[in-house]
Amino acid sequence: MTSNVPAIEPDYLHAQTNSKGIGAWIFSTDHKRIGILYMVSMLVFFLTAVVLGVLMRLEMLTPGKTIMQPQTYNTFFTLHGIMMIFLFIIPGLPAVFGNFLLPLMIGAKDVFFPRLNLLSWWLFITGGLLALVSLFLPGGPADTGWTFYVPYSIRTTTNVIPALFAAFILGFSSILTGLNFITTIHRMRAPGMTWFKMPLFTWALYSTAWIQILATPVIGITLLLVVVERLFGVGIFDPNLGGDPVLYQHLFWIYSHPAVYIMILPGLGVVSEILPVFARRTIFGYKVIAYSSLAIAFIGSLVWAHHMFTVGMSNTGMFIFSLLTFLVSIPSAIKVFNWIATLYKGSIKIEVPFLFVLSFIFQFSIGGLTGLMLGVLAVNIHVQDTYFVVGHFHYVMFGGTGFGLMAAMHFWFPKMFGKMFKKIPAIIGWLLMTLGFNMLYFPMFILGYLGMPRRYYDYLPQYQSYHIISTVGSWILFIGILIIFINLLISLKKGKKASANPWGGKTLEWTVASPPPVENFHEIPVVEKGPYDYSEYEIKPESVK
Ligand code: HEM
Ligand SMILES: [Cu+2]
Repeated sequence: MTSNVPAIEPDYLHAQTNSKGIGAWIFSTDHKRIGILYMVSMLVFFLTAVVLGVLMRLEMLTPGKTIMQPQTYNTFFTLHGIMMIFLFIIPGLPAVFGNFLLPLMIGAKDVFFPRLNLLSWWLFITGGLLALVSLFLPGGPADTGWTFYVPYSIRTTTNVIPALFAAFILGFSSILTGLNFITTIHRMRAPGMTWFKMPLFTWALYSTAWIQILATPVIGITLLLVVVERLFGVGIFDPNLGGDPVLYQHLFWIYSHPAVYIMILPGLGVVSEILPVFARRTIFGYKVIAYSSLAIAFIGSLVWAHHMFTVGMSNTGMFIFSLLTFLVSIPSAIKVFNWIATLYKGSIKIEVPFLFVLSFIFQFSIGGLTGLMLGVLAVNIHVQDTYFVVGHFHYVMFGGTGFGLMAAMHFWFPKMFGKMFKKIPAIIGWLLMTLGFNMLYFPMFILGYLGMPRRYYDYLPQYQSYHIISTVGSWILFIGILIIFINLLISLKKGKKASANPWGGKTLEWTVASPPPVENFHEIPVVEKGPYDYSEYEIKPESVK
């Protein structure tokens, strides 16, 4: 046939494959299907961990026993932490949206190593399942907290070893994803897409990927050493055998602080992607935002010991780690300034992704500022291991990345599934989530300041009023989350058909059909302009009289 019109290609959701049914998904090497696989599995883990969180909050409604035994509470916060960190927030944005979008955004047909990509998902699922299996083995679920601090993690009789192995496997999955993304970005950008014509989300993925491959091996080895210590008692960490528990903390945080940036950088990238679209303005300070991602990744790798100010460190050590902690706030603050500058004089369109981005900026700012407070040595000594810290990290991780994920889900939902979602329920969900979130976590700053320690099952009656506000907040938040998910699920079936570019975005993924065809691009695009060219919306000076 000699027609100029390309035959209608099947989209990736409906494509014919060798395997049938679920096999067509779990053996697929299409980066889009793998992204969706991650999305489904990650959301299951997320919802499970949310339920654990809500149950913990219910327990904290009254002093003493409310609904569960102390040992149950210990296993709940351990599980909640492990699932939220290793199964939700670390893989969340890069593995789901990075996989789905990276090739589309840089004009490529897939990632550089499609089969390795599938292997990453398999490792992710294996790690996740192992963590679940460990709950039911004799010995009972681990109760060490997600940090596996020694010497307790060496002494406790619960199933620490399977949990450690699970985290180890998940680490491998994360390393492979990072490796794949770096190679893809270096080798597969469309003609004309120079580094500074790349969308900012891909810049964020790039910086994140470097942390993934450089920092994750450290945690892998460290966790294996704990296993070795438990099995053979060689005396690396165990003080009884001449080992050093503080060494464990150093090794743990050398990974886990940078991991915080694995969690937040892609979220910052999502905000930089969504803001210009709804403000109809070129993002302010594109290059500075791109460089600040790299700067955060770099300086962020040097601040780990700010988690250890109370273990007994030299004054010089404390001073240096405090100073570096302040330094890392500079590139983060630069991003926030640039976002605000982008909003200024923009022609703003209020849509659901934009609302989530506003909550993100507000909550992330509170998380960042309380992080600075924690970097102040004197303040840190007062609030270390109190609810203040719990408030701080939930504001960053959930208030930032979690809300960024919600923004991303709504922003790219039409692209991923070819359907629009209903706006009113989504706005109600957003409102409840934002209200509930702040009601749940803000009182924790006060509680911590007043001296309420974290990871405690019981507390003095004078703390109760704050706990009540916080627990009621968790119910409002929970209802908000349910409304959001139910709305999206219903929209999968009943939503109106989405056009290729419902929001008016300028990046390449909006140039292909929704949902995208299997091969992404019929012809590899040639890139001439930067990704956020909204000049047609800007008021030209001569037209202003
Ligand atoms: C409805 C949502 C959530 C609720 C109700 C909730 C509640 C809680 C509670 C009550 C604790 C125990 C605090 C303590 O005793 O020290 C906790 C700890 C924790 N949460 Fe959440 N949380 C939620 C969402 C999240 C999210 C989205 C993340 C990560 C992205 C997260 C990460 C953590 C971590 C890492 C811990 C520390 C666990 C530990 O101390 O070992 N949480 N959360
Ligand atoms: Cu840190």
